Amino acid sequence: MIQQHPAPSAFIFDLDGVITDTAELHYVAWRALALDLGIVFDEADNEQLKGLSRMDSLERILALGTKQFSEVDKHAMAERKNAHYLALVEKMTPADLLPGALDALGAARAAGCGVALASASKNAALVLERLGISQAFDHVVDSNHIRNSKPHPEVFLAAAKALGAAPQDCVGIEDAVAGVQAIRAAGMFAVGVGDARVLAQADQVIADLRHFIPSNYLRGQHRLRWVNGA
Ligand code: B16
Ligand code: MG
Repeated sequence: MIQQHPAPSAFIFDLDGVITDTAELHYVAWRALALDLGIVFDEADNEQLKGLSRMDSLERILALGTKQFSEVDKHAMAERKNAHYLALVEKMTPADLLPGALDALGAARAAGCGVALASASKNAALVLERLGISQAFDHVVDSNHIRNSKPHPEVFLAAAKALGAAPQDCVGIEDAVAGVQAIRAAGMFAVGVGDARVLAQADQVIADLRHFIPSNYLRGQHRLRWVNGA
């Protein structure tokens, strides 16, 4: 017989790669900048940027080349890339939600749980607006509110705090290795979205949010566990 436990207090979602695929738009904008700088930057390189902050991403791209740049130059480059990225974000619509995202957010709410976003993007609120899902979140925590990027747990801990939930009562949902590490470091149950071989540090891995069923995450012995997969 399955023992009944109360549902977790909160679900904390990453944005890029979980709710929508902004990675593709970041790639277009970074590639244009890299091309201008004479740096070869491909999709595999872009993969390594997932979950990293804008400046950390730029540093990784510049490391693929040989030239050195001043801090002033770097900030100008990051601003240029961001302007290009924002122009692409403007064209986003609710059709850009990833499969299962809308239902997963609705089901988390329906389960009576807090729902927050924990993103490394400074443009998270704008992206949610374009997707038409701003109202689906009780709180949005992004890089404007924190000092330390993933894999530091700060963004997830800040989201839990905003929701008034204890970390051990939260489920974090992430597509990036750095994000999964951040969730684990925060003491939360980590759901990886993507390839199980890549996201081996997650407590559970699903292919996409169509497989995410909030009522499956129950609390037992002070630790969340995935009942159907136990
Ligand atoms: P911005 P997430 C992250 O979003 C992206 O995965 C990462 O590729 C990007 O560099 C970062 O946001 C910063 O984005 O330039 O818009 O501030 O996955 O944490 O939602
Ligand atoms: Mg992500």
